[in-house]
Amino acid sequence: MNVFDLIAKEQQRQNENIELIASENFVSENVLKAVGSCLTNKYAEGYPVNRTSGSRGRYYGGCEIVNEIEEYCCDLWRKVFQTDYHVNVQPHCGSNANFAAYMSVLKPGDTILSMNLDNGAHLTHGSPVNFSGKLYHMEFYGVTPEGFIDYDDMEAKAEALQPKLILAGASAYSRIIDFERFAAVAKKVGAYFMVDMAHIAGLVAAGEHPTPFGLADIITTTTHKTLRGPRGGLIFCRPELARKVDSAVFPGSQGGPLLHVIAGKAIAAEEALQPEFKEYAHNVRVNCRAMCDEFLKMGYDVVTGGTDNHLFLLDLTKTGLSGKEVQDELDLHHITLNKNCVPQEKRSPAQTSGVRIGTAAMTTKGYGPEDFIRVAHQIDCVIRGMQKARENA
Ligand code: DSN
Repeated sequence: MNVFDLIAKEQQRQNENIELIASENFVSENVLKAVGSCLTNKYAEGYPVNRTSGSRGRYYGGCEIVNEIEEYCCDLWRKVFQTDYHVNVQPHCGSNANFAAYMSVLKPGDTILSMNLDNGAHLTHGSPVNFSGKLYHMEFYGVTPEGFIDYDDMEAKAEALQPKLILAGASAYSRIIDFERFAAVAKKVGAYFMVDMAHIAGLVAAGEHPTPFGLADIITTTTHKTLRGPRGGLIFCRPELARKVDSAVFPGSQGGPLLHVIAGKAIAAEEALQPEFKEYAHNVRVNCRAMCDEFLKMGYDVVTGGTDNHLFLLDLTKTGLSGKEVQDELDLHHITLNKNCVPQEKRSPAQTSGVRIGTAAMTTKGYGPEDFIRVAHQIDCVIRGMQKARENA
C-alpha cells in the first residue's frame, strides 16, 4: 500500500464530490502548510510564561519560537471574537476541549443539564457511551414537537435539578440559540453556563449568530467546521477560570500540544479576521436558506420548518426511507452528507429518519444559491428514484 496514492485518491474524492456534511470544510493552502510543517517535531508541554493563568512555562528547552506561535495564536483568537476572555488553544479536538472544560469546574458525579442527544446534541454532551455520560450525572432538556429548543423545559429542569453546569450548543440544531435566556437561567440557579459553539463558531465570528461572549463562563469550539481551520479545539473562559481551565488541559488531560496544529489555528484566525471571511459566513447562511427553501417548495419536511444557520435537517419520515439508505445512495451519486435523528425519532441512531445538510464546505468552493438549489433537485431526484424502486420491488 502506498499512503501517498491513497491521499491522492482522497484528494480526488474531495475535488469531485459535493460535500454537504455540516461539520466539514476545506482549509486554505496556508493552513495545510502550517499543519504539515516541522513544528510537528517539537515537544512543548506546559504553556508560554506570562499567561493569565500564571503558568510556570514549558517543561522542555528550545521552546522560544513555539512560545511566540502559541501566544500569537491566543491573541488572534481573542481578536476574532472581540473578547478579553482567556483562551487555551491546545485542545487536540472538540471532545478534548469539552472534557477539560467540564474537568475545570466540575467533580465526577456533578449534575450537567444539556440538550437531549436525540434532539441534536453532541456525544460529549452526555451520551451514556461517552466519558460525559459515565463521569457526570447528566440531565437533559428537549425540543418542542417542531424541533425548537424548549427553553421553558430547560428552565423548569434547571430549577428542579439545580445543576452545577448548564450547557448550550448542538451538532444538529438549525436555529438561533438564545444564549441570553440560558445565561439568565444559569444565573438564577447558580450554575456555570457553558457553550459549545463548535458548529456555529464561524457564524459567531462574523456576526451571523449572536455571541455567547459576555454571557457564558466557558466556551468551547472546534476550529475545523464553520471556522475553516485545522482539526482542533479551543477553550475560552472568564479570566478568573483561566488557571483551572489551563491545568485541566495540561497536565489534566493532555500531554504535549500539537504546535503544528496551533500554527494552523493561528493561520485560520488570521483568515477569519479578513473582510472576506465575513462575506463567506454570510453566504453560508444565504445558501443554506436557499437550499432549505427549495426542499420546502418541493414538499419536503424540514425540522423546525427552516434554518437560521449553516445547516438544516430533512425529515424523511413520509418518504418511507431511512436516513442511512438515503446517505448510502447519495454516496453513489457523489453527494456526501450524513444520516441524522429527527425529533421524536422512531428509528435507531444507526438508521435514523433524517439527514443533515450543511453549506459551509461547498460555499468555500464557491457555490452560490443557484448551485445549492440545483443540488437540492439532484437529491430529490435520487430520493424519488429510491421510492420508485421500492414500489416496483
Ligand atoms: N462529529 C461532529 C459533527 O458532525 O457534528 C461534531 O463534532
